[in-house]
Amino acid sequence: MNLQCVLWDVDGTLADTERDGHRLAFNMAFEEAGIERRWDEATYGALLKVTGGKERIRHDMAQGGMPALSDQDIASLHARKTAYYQQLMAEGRIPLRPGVRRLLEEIRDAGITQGVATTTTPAALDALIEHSLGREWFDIFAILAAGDIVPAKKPAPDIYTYAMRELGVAAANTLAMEDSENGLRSARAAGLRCVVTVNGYTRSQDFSAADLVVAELGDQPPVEVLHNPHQLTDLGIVTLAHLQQL
Ligand code: XBP
Ligand code: MG
Repeated sequence: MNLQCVLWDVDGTLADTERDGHRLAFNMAFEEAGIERRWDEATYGALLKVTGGKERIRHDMAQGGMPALSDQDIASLHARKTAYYQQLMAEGRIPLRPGVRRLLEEIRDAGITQGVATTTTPAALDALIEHSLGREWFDIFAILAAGDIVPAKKPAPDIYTYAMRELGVAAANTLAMEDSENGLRSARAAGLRCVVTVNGYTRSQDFSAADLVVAELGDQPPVEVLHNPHQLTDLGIVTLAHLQQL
């Protein structure tokens, strides 16, 4: 492809933020609010099929896990969760995934546009950029598309469509980097090619529509290759040259 733009998902893709970031922050907010419910790892894994923190709380409530809360209660609880998440990020708890910084820098050095398309809130995204990536990336990313900026979250295509429209790039020239089936479905529905790096929560999901599925982008070869429909060769680690062959 004539690669002109790479749009990165955040949670699970740039960093493993879910288990020891978002999940812990939800539980801290629940405890502070006097809510007995705790999301253990398995429960949270199942809840990840619902994207968006407020939507996840509402879903758990409908399933009988959470007590009855008004929309305003949910919004306040989620705001406290975001504050706890920012605190965890500031403590430097969540590093980038292997190969992420290397590939981000390679794409930047090639002069290719990069942006973010995520379901999480701008506040959570900013905390990750500031504490895990580095403040200079606020300027390097051409767009930070996050949270409630579009009405429908992933797997709807809206966040990718919004980012491409703002940047003035075509889907045919844009690649998405994702970690989940919901993210892949969102990218594909927006017409993008998509690379998936799986993690513990997403490994068993359906990624047959992806253009490449690996366990990680990698700093050291070899990376584990799970799905390689374009039959890329020399996949020791995932490089810009590989992305340009998709
Ligand atoms: C992942 C998500 C988010 C986070 C929580 O989004 O589903 O909902 O788990 O985020 P992505 P908030 O992989 O697209 O970044 O609580 O801030 O909504
Ligand atoms: Mg994700």
